[in-house]
Amino acid sequence: MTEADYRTMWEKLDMDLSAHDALLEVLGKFYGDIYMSQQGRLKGMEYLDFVLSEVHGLRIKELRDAQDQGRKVIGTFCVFVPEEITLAADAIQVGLCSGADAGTELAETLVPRNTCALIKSFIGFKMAHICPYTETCDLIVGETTCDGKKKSYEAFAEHAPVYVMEVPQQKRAGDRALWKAEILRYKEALEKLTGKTITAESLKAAIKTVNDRRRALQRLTALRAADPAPISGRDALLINQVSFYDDPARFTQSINALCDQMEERIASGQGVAPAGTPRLLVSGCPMAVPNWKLPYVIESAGAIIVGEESCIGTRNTRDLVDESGQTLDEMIDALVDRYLKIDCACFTPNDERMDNITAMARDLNADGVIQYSLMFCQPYANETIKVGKRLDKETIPSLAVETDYSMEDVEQLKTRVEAFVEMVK
Ligand code: BJ8
Repeated sequence: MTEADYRTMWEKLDMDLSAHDALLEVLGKFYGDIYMSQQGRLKGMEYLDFVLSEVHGLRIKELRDAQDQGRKVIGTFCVFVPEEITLAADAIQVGLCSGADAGTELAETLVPRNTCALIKSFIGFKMAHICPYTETCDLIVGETTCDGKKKSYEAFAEHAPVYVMEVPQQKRAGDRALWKAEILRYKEALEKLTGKTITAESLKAAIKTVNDRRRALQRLTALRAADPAPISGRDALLINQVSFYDDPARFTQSINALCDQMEERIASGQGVAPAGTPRLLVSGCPMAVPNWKLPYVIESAGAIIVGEESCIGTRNTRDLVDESGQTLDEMIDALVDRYLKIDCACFTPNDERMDNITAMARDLNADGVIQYSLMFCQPYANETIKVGKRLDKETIPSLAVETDYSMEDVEQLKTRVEAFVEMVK
């Protein structure tokens, strides 16, 4: 497709082309500075560069072609929406980015100013008509996780087709029953939307597809324990970000090929930074595309990020769905159990997250943890205190930073991160 064809496609999606042009220009520059300037990148990252360069082009065309063949596109903002159900209904699921400061003023006409940047971003993208994914979706599935998201979906629903899943806040037997009922309700809603019945066969295949992607990402995570680090944190984050909107089977294949290259690199003792470079784990709120600010600051300060304890990271990939179920009900139960293992800060209590962060820091040989929360995010800001205490007890150094998508605090972040990197050296 030519640029002109893409513009026709965007026009048909009712996008604001001049605002979209401005966004792509900023993104292109940002990507060049943060990604293309890196030394010693793996060959396999060319695939990710290509996907990113075509993020509003080729992938949208694929989604539109699928719609022409009768398939539906489902947008999500949270790893609680079970992609297995979506795929089993022959629909396509995409994560809606929410990582850029765009359309903020418009967003603030729908939600209060003191709302986190992620929420303002997804509303801003819609209000400013600059995201082809949002405009392509046949249905956008929200969830009752934090209060900010929960309430914002009410306002968002006035502008987009929204369906909300109720996510419990605790993990007792009654909560499990509620979550199972919600997964069944989602299944029915999708069957109605797509006109397709989910069968044991289609669900089994979908579970395998999503598990295979998780297995590839688990493999990538495990390889990052090596010193010297075989891949930068920026690239690993990008891979996790792309996992939300690329075709799952194609993505899995590409990431497994990249992991093969990582293994070769590890075997030959090579890496993207010298052995002994300070190794940091980043933990906290999800970093959606194109939120690359903090990773760039950390790696420019002479450290290497070796893991992301986040929903755009291991919180989304750590647990697999049990594949032994044969009946539809057994498979739904397996989904219920797997999704309830997610240690989002919206749960109370959420002590397993403390154990998971500690284990991850040890497994990946991290020298320290940078806790990241978005301004106005109550759940993660609260857990920052608890996580910090636990890391102190484990004698793992940590630094807590709170930020947003603006560039105003970059210098201040640099100063704090550089001091922390010096300290863990
Ligand atoms: S499972 S982390 S993807 S809810 S940053 S919008 S929490 S105020 S994103 Fe999340 Fe699902 Fe949990 Fe993961 Fe609210 Fe905080 Fe904003 Fe957040």
